[in-house]
Amino acid sequence: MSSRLLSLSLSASRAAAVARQSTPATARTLATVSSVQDVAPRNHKVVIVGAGSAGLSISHQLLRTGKFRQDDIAIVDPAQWHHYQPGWTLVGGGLKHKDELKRPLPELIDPKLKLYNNAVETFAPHDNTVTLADGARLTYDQLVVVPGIKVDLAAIKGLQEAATNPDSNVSCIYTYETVDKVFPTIKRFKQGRAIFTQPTGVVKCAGAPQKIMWLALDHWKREGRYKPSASDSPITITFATGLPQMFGVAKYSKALEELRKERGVEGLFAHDLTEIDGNTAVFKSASGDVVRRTFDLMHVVPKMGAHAFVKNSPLANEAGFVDVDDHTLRHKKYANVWSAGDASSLPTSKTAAAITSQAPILVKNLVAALDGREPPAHYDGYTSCPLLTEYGKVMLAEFKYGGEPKETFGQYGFDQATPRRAFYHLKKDFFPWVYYKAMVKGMWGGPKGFLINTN
Ligand code: UQ1
Repeated sequence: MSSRLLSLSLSASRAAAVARQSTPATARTLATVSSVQDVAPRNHKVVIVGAGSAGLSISHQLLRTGKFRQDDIAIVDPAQWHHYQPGWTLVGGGLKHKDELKRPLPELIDPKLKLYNNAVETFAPHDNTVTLADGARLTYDQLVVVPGIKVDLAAIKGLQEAATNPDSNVSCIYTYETVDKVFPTIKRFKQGRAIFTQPTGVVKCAGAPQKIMWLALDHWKREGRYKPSASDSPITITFATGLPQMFGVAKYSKALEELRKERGVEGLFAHDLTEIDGNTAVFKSASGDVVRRTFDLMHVVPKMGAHAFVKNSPLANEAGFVDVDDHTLRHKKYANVWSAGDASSLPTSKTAAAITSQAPILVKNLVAALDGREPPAHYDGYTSCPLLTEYGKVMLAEFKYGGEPKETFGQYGFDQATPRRAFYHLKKDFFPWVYYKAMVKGMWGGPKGFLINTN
């Protein structure tokens, strides 16, 4: 019986196993008839949706276990470029150029992995099938869903137009298209009211909205344009955040609140930007009031949320995130589905640092599942936010579930709520280097250092 017929009569995952034994890898992936819908599904042991920090780390860590052959693992992503997004704050501060942080995606993918440079259309987890935008169907034994989240400039009225208009003083570090407008906007600003926003809801790297503010403040201070007392300062600064405090973790929030007061920054807490109307920012307060503030410069952090193809799939929870167990990273309903990173329901801060901890755990648990074993590894929620507080200093916030600090350098007697120059060099020089040198190749475990063997 051919593998094609088998796939009609057996479950897709069993068919996948048979196809691997009976068909050479190259033949499985070279279907070239005109109507892709008619073509038998292409089978892979593992299909990974997303080639961001999580997808690249996980796929290469899996490969490095030595348990997979050519094309056993497929990776699906429509992007032409991969970006080191943690570096975009540095671009906003004039410390790096956005083009030095990107690489052509196909160059980052080991030739032993099969890359589908295409978008996902639908997930059918009951049939172990993923359908791509061109109609191709992929079947899998194990599925890893790590496509990240969408940065939605359109969700705040007027933001798209303002952030892309070179004459406007509204800018945004969160997209490749807008990030290089941020520093010139800060540099040419000589006086007036500056507002830095952070929305309610989920954002990537919850510290970034204030990192860019602290760098701008420092720049203006060095230019003699900013003084902590508003009465004689040409520039005034407001931090308008949807949160009720400076940061989600009490220890670092306290330290940042002290900095805010010491530096004369106004805190507009529990205020969510809903609209930019010319030079007026419109906020909705937690109590439901509409608050209007005029501004002369504004840095806006957009709303973010799940991609539609995840949100509208059987894999999503009510909020649209892939519904996985907080500790094993395994889907709550479909035992052969896994998720990590921004797209996942994991209740921790969405950062590349979190991936350094999540990826080895997911890989261990997925490999165990392939062997019919229970997940041996448990994630504690580790994430980190290297918070630039001025040029030359970083507060290295590191924490786990429950907002509990988990500081890598605590063992050497450092209190990481104190901003330090050494942490600044980790953020500016070491992390971008180790990311492309080792992390995307599956060889970096964050606080655990280099990964010699992921088993
Ligand atoms: C990290 O490994 C990493 O990846 C390269 C980051 O960049 C995105 C980080 O911000 C952090 C904090 C880590 C964690 C590593 C150490 C050594 C604390």
